[in-house]
Amino acid sequence: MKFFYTNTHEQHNPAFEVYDGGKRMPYLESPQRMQRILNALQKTDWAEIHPPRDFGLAPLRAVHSEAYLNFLASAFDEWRAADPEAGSSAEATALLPATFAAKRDQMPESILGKAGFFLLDLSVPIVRGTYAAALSSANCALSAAQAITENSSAPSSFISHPSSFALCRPPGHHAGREIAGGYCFLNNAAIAAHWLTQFGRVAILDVDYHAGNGTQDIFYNRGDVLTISIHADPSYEYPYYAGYATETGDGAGLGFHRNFPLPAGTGETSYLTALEESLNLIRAFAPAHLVVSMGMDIYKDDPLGTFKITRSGISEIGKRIAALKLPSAVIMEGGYNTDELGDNVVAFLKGFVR
Ligand code: OKP
Ligand code: ZN
Repeated sequence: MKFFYTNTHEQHNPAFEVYDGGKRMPYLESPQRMQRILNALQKTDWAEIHPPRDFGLAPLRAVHSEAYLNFLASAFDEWRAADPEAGSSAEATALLPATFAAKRDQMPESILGKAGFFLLDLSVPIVRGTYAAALSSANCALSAAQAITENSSAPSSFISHPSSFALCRPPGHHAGREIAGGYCFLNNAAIAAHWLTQFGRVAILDVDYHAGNGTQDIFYNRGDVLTISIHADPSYEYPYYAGYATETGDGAGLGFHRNFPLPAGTGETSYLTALEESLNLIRAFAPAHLVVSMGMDIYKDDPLGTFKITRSGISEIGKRIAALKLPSAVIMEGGYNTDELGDNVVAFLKGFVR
């Protein structure tokens, strides 16, 4: 299995995030996450590392607004230019606003005003290297998407359901059309999925512990991309304001988004029931390609999660998704038990290896 990785993500390394109650905490979505996964993959005899290709800005512009992309590209420099003192202390090395837009029809001119407009919460501090890292992450996802299309015109004896993996950070599934949140800046899975629509319909299955609100936002009005998310019920868990079962799409997209909110403490049996229902919806939709938003924070010992999924449960989830026999690009999302993360990712991906 080809996987796509570059160390450019290391440039996004904020010193802290802010938790509820105003508590400053070490940034949980850390570069070490990638190192652990990389080590575990390199111990297997089936994972083949490749650098990502640069796809340019066009595939990003198809998913995110121009104003938002411009903001990400220049936010850090604008902030430092507006307040040269700001970044000089060790206390403040990241742009993070204190005011957020509840009403979103006016984009202010000031950098702090724009930051509050384009950021959803306190987990997305912007440092000097954030944009470069986010671009490299999206390019890993696009490269993984391209890898599963490469043999599509080959003789039928060729593999009909190849798979690939994007070992990318920052993650993407909370990033909407013009908003960053939950450690996410560019929606890697959505960018890859939209790119794949040139070959036919695409399904996105999001198995991260948190609702894929950004992916939901981006495809909510589209019927050519089926989006499904299985996650902790937003009535008690981040991202709180999306991911409810009643949200099923709008306009041409009505019926093409589905949420499976699950209670705190969900174990394997209930999880697999929701997964089977999701897989049936994907089979009925019969997409040409599948994109999997793969978050390992469903693991029983994840510091952000409450689910009780064991490593063998994770491998069963991987196997069942792979049994769809669709060309599949697996995109890395969350997962914060850094010690177990490598083995969990290997357990999941193993189901796709033939
Ligand atoms: C990103 B992904 C904990 C604050 C954490 C953000 C969670 C983002 C999860 N008190 N809030 O879906 O794994
Ligand atoms: Zn998550």
